Amino acid sequence: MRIFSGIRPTGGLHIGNYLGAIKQWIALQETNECIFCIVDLHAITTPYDPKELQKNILEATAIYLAAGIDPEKSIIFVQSEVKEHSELAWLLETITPMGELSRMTQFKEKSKQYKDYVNAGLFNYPVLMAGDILLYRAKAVPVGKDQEQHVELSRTIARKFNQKFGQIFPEPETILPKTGAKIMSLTDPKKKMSKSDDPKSCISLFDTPEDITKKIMSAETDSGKDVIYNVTKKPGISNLLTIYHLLTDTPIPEIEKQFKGKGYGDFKKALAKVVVDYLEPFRRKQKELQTRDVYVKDILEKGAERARTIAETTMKEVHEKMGLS
Ligand code: ATP
Ligand code: LTN
Repeated sequence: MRIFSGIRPTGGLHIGNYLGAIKQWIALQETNECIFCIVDLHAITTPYDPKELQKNILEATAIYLAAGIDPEKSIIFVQSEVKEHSELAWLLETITPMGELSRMTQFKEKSKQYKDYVNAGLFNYPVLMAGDILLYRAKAVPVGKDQEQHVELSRTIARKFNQKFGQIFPEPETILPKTGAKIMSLTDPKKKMSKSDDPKSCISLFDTPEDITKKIMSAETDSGKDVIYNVTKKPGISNLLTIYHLLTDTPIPEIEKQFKGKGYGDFKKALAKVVVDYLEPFRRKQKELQTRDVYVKDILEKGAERARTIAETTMKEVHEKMGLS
C-alpha cells in the first residue's frame, strides 16, 4: 500500500509529533511503500524567518533519520523541490468549496493565534495537503488526531475530482495510533502539545536530560495524589501515564499498580528517567547527523528525484482529465 505523510519544518519536533505520527511511520515502512515529506510550503503559511527555513528543513530531515526512517526503504524529500505540489493545489482549489475550508478547526485556531497573519495560504492550507496526498495517489495517511479533519477533506476533494473529471484518485484513509493520537500539553493538559506553544509545555526530542526532568517535574497535575488514569478528572496525570505507557509498553493498569501508595512526585521522577533514556539514542544520532549535512542533502535530492517521477505521471493524467492538454 502507498502511504504519504508530512511534517512542517517549524522547529524542533516534540514527543507528541513522535508518538502521534513518526513512530507509526517507522513501523509502516517495513511493509508499505512510504513517502515522507518535509512540507516547507505549509510552514510558510504562519510567521517564519526565511533565514532559518533551510536550517529547519535539514533539522527535520535529521530527525526523520534519527528516529529510524530508512532512506533505502522510504522516500524522504522536501515539498517545494517537487513543483507539482503547488500546481496540483491550484487545480484542486478550483473544485474545493470555500464553505468546507472555513469549517477547518486548524484554520480557526491559527487565525486566532496569528491575528495579523491570516493569509489566503493559511485558508487554502488543506487543499495543498490534499494535493500532497493525491499527487502520489496514496491510500493511507498516518497522522495525529488534529490532522484527521484535513485527511477527511482530502477524501472529499478526491471524490469530487473523480466525479467531475473521471476516476484517478483513491480516497485516502487516516491511520491514527491506537493510543497517543493526541498527547497533551505539559502546562495545560486540556490543550494538545504543540511546537508553537511555550517550550515548557512540550518535550522536544532533543531536549537535554536536565530540561526533560525539569519540564516533567513541573508538569501540571491534578488535585489528589493518586496515580490513576481518568481523563476527565485527572487530565494531567492521565497524559503522563499515556506517555509512560507508550515509551515502556507497560499497560496502564500495571503502571497504576506499580505506583499505588506513592505520590505524583515519585511517578514523575520515574517518568523523567523513562523519557531521558528513551530519547538518548535520538540525541546521539542527531549530533552525528548534524556534522553530515552533505549526506542529508544527498538523501533529500535522491528522494525528490524519485518523488518527481511519480508526481509527473499523475499530473499528466490530471491535465488530460481537466482538458488542460
Ligand atoms: P504547530 O504547533 O507548528 O502547529 P504541531 O506541534 O501541531 O505544530 P505539526 O507539524 O502540525 O505539529 O504535526 C506533525 C504531525 O504530528 C501531525 O501528524 C500531527 O497530527 C502530529 N501531532 C502534532 N501534535 C501532536 C500531539 N500533541 N499528539 C499527537 N500527535 C501530534
Ligand atoms: N498539515 C500537516 C502536515 C502535512 C501533511 C501533509 C500530513 C502537510 N501535508 C500530507 C499528512 C499528509 C500537519 O501536521 N500540520
